Amino acid sequence: MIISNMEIAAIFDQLADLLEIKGENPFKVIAYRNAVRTIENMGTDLSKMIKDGVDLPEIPTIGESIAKKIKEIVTTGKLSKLEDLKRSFPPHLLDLLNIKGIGPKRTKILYENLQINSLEELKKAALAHKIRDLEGFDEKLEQMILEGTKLVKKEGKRFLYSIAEPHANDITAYIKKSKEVSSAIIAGSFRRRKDTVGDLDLLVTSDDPALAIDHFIQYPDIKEVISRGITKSTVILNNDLQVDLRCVPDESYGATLHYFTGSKSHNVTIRKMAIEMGLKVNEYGIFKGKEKIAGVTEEEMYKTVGLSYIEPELRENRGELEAAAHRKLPDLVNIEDIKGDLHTHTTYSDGQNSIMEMAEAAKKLGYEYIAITDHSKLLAIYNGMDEKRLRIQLEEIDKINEQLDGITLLKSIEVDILEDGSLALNNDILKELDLVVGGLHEKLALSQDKQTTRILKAMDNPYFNILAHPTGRLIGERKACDIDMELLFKEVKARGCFLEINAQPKRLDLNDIHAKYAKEAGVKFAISTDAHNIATLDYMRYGIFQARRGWIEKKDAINTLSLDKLKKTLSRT
Ligand code: DGT
Ligand code: CA
Ligand code: CA
Repeated sequence: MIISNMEIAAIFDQLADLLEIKGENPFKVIAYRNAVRTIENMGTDLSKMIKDGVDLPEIPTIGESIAKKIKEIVTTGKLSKLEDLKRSFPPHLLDLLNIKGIGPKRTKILYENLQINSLEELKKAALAHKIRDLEGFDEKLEQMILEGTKLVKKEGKRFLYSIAEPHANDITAYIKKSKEVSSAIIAGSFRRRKDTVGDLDLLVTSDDPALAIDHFIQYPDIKEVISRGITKSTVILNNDLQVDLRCVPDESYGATLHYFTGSKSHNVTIRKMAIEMGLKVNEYGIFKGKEKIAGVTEEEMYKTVGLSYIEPELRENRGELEAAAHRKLPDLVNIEDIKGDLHTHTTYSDGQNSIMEMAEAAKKLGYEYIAITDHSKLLAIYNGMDEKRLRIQLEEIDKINEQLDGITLLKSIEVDILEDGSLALNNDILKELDLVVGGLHEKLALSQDKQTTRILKAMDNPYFNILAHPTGRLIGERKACDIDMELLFKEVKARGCFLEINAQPKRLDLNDIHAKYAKEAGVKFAISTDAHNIATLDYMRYGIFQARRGWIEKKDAINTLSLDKLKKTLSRT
């Protein structure tokens, strides 16, 4: 089970919230809250500590009972106490905590007196003026709560990075057209290239914030202006994406950019480091007493607290601060490092372009090679190929390769891994290929044991090279398959196979956290687009973003190798 400190902390945070709503002993609640803070700010990975057998109760604020719960979370991914507690409350009650002015105590009052158990009901009660008379509430607070229900991000809805991206680019270009604006950039999770974003945080430098905001709220794609302050404004676009604008003067640009790029946990940890050095960090700069000693650029911010510059993709408090202090940051892979795509489809299966068209498009991207990996026969709906059709395709690839100049087509297949771990095509044809990409396309809900055994058996086939979209997750639609990831990483490495980082915006699978763990286990990766037409060969950048978030370097990705070296790397014998 791989679970980050942030996820563990979030579980205890929820537990504390629910216990408080329930009216549990306050000291117990405080103990959980303290543990949350400790866990969030720990440099070392709790999952790892437990695996290494380090004694958890020695950590301050983490007593024996909490240590036991951490072990449960790390081994099962859940905390049974929290699950039980959740079942005793309405499912959306905790959403109330997202509203400014409402904490667990007020949630308890709202729930017990007015039976309010969702944001919808909260809004209704506020509109009907039922809240102002409750103990501890008044008219002003009721108004604030009503505002809050309008402000809150839609039901925790997150947007795929790829969906937010064109809006981010467009609104940045738009705001830059204003004469009053000297620079504009989207910070937040978008700048960290997270696979989904909650909202866009637009940071603008200007000497005249009022005029800049006037211009901002006239952006044509706005559905609703939520707030309009002197230096801040929040709007909702027609697709429900929220955009927060903040205006700052040039002299604190670096500090504000750093602050609003986040992540919050990264910021909190830097702030603590600075305090130990006798410095104060905030969104305006770094201060020594009253004197401002940094703030114009991010580089300067990091340097002042003794760190090398940390790329936004790494700012998740997953060890990057420690690495920066010891000058051990990874040299992250760049799109320019990519020499070819190892997962693409053509009209032979469910793609929309011919082999020749895909080859020419790949050449335009400057690639040295492209693997043609159409589906195998299990997938009738995808027009999957049997041995006979694959043979015809291979002959065509040979012919086209003779005509092509400056790019090489690699013979391949995206072969189905059957339920028993065998592959959908026989070895007589697989051995003729330059590489074999294998993937799960059905029976995704097997038990962890069966699913893991199935994949390991598939990789026992000596022609198997790359496991495509390893967990099968589709963001917002389908959960990841239940696989023992640690065992998988170990066995992939032992067999000389590779894991794919699939660049499809809904897959981005392996995800960032898994990629980092896999890399630590010595695994190497193929960053591939799974393109079904020439346009989506361009998805490579999303794969690169996810890889960078997973600390992947050029040397970790096999499709940064020249064709010669790639071929040697793919040979398992
Ligand atoms: P998102 O929008 O949910 O995908 O994630 P972010 O990271 O973009 O979060 P957002 O939009 O709530 O806030 C943007 C950044 O502002 C965040 O990454 C860090 C910073 N920030 C927000 N709230 C706090 C806070 O309470 N403390 C600190 N230190 N930083 C904060
Ligand atoms: Ca954001
Ligand atoms: Ca925001």
